[in-house]
Amino acid sequence: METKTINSFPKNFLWGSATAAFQCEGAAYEDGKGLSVMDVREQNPKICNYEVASDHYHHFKEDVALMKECGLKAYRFSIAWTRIFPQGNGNVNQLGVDFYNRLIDELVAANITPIVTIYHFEYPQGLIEQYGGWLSRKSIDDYVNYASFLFKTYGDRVKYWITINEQDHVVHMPFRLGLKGDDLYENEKAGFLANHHMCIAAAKTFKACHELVEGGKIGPAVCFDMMYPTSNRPADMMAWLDAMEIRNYYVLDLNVKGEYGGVFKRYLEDRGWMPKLQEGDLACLKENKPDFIGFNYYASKSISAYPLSDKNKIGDMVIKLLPAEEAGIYKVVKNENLNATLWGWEIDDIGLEGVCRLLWERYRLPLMITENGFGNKEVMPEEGMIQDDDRIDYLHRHLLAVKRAMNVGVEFIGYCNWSFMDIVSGHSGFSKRYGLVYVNRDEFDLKDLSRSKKKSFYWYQETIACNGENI
Ligand code: BGP
Repeated sequence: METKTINSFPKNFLWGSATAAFQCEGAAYEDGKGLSVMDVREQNPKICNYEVASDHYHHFKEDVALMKECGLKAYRFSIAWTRIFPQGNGNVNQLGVDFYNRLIDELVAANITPIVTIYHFEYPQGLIEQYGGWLSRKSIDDYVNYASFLFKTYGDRVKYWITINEQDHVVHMPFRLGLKGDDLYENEKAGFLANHHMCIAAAKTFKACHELVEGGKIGPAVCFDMMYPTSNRPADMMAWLDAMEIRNYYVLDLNVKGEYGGVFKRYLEDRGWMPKLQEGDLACLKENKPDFIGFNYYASKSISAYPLSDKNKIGDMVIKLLPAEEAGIYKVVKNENLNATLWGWEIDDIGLEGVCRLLWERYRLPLMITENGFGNKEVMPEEGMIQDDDRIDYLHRHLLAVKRAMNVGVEFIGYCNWSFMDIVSGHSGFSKRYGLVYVNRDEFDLKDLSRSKKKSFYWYQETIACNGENI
């Protein structure tokens, strides 16, 4: 809807930026840190020197000084579970605890609100070896104990917490669950069992946060791509509805409403993937709610019907980053109306506006955009700065979409661009950069790891300074 007036961003809007530990810290084997599934995966195949990443572990003071200069109101980062508990449970590693104390103190001194992700892909390898990780119910207590330790240790200064980053991705990425086999069907089954355990763990952690952190607020950070039916064919419309339920809403339905939605449940049951619930599971989910919905938004997808035929049967699927098609349900097809990044992620700010409205209407909880950004190949010029006008345009458009959603009543806590500085990309090493700050290194040549502000740094600085009046 086009409207006559556009509201301003609220005065307390958290203008933020985000990273994750394994992607920026480096020091992968330093100061007693244990091995995580990401350490194991980054080695095989090794596409860049990830052990050093952006070396934030040793540059954090300089990085926080840059955040302060940019004017950030909030910084979302994750704690590496295995820096705190090298085996995932058991002995605490004091050196790891100290590092995050120093980082948090530095942020607080710079007037930057810390937003802490408890678990961002880095599941402890120790727990995989002890009992199979998220596939065992034992994982629930270990996660809650770890989170409770963080609440007690940092909760005096950290009031915003994120339980699990992109649980909906972890479910479909066997290596993140420590699975080795390549039987798609079995992996998906294991993924949805892990999903159930993660939801119970999250519910118990919402409760622990409310008990242990005075004024603490906690929520998940799911990945939520906008989806559209490709055409007005009714079959495409139904495929879109199904895809929204089984790919986008299911984690939030469990986190917020405490229920397996009808379509999702039938989908799991038909495939023999419905986890066995224990008595009290649904009550636990229903009783414990998050305070906000965090979500990562990068792109949208177009959905087409994909009928069963002689050639394909239920259970046939193609998985890229997420299941891209599944026989009898849907297919993702190219959207000819949108431009895409070099990696084919379709750029769609209107899609973000749509997601905000859908989430607000369904759950009525304030939103926090925990990630949103533009990945690109960038080379530092001999002189001057990186002129990342494409990134500025991307961020500008997406913030305008937030403003439009606000205008029709959606409530927001804040917005974090991804990422503050260049960091190791989830799948593309250092050749895909998202930062407002350039980090001088290549895949394997670590150069001097110096930091240089890009044009987008100055643009974000100006945007924050005028509380988004330039949007
Ligand atoms: C999200 C993850 C981040 C980050 C981002 C960009 O899914 O939460 O950790 O990696 O995507 O992804 P990529 O680096 O693959 O472009």
